[in-house]
Amino acid sequence: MAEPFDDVSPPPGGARSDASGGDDPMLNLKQAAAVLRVHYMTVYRYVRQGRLEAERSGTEWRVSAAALERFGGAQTGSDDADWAGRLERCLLAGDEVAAWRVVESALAAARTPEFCYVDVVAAALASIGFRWEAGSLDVADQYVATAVASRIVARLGARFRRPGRSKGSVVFGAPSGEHHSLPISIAADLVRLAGFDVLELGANVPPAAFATASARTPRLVAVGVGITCAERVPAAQAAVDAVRAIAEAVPIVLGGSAAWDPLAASMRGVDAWALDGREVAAVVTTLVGRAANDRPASRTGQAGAPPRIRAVPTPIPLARDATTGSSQLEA
Ligand code: B12
Repeated sequence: MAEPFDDVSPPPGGARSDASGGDDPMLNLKQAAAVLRVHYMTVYRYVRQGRLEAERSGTEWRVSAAALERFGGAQTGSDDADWAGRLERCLLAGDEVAAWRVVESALAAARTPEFCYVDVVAAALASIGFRWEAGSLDVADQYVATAVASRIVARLGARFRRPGRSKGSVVFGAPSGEHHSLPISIAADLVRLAGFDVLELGANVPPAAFATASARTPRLVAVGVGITCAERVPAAQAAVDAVRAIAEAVPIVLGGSAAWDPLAASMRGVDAWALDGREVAAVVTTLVGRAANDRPASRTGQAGAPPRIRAVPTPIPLARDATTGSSQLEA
């Protein structure tokens, strides 16, 4: 499992003098990610793998512009297709056909489905987020891009669905108030690629719905709660508590870009934190394997029978929203 990564807020100074006395601007990981047009977690991984030179300043990693240039040059020979940049333009143009063509070209160029999700789709979305934050895109751009990205993720997911018996079922959702559903869909597909069935609940899921869906899911081996905004930690805690109330032993993983938040790191009832798209499947696989080894052998002598789920004590009441007339599960 990854360690919570370091602060990615802008560096206080921004520039330093290099050994030759010239200015060598220093960038934080967010800024480096924007330059490389990848997700900042991808840059963090490059740093931790030693592929990109960086230095630590307090709790933060900083990369010099020169190191970034060297890294960019080294990457050019291996992958100069700028898949994420190309996809980003198609997402913003609302052009699904062209967007799918970019993904198909990446696949045809022997990029893995995981690469397409993390280094192409998620990286394009991250860049759109930075540009929105910087004021060069507006919220309408985000909605247009989301609509196309959702269709691309659905097409990618359908293409890589694996037939046959799965390693068990996982329930994934984002808690009440968290409206970022795309990260859930992408994380769910990455876990499907690893051989699990995933029941996706989407975003804004009340705690009771997490519990009911978990209780109903045959061969449940793990539950994943995803948060993109740190303000949703209390809602995530409520979801975890609701699942724990019906399934004491089921492994619960917290994921999403707000999972690194210190508040999220101290949540009770969570067994693992998935901080990077690339490690989502590995975290779930390890967690499920560990839980299976910890469980006593079943009567047939097989270790690791799925965890026992208690029945949900009372039927979940349906509340009708007086203003919209729609019904939804009560939180
Ligand atoms: C698309 C988008 C939206 C769409 C969401 C549509 C949808 N249906 O999902 C809309 C327009 C609705 C939206 C709304 C808002 N958004 Co928004 N949004 C984004 C954007 C551009 C992309 C999000 C995304 O899909 N990323 C791709 C995913 C795949 O990457 P990821 O989150 O890192 O997920 C990976 C891992 O973390 C992991 N993972 C993710 N989830 C899970 C779950 C589990 C269980 C596991 C195991 C793993 C896991 O696997 C993934 C695979 O790579 C981001 C920018 C960004 N940097 O991501 C901003 C961003 C997330 N949004 C932001 C903000 C501020 C908002 C709004 C408050 C304001 C606004 N922009 O309108 C509202 C909040 C709504 C709410 N209450 O939740 C900020 C969040 C800042 C913060 N940390 O709090 C961001 C970072 C933009 C920014 N740079 O400021 N947003």
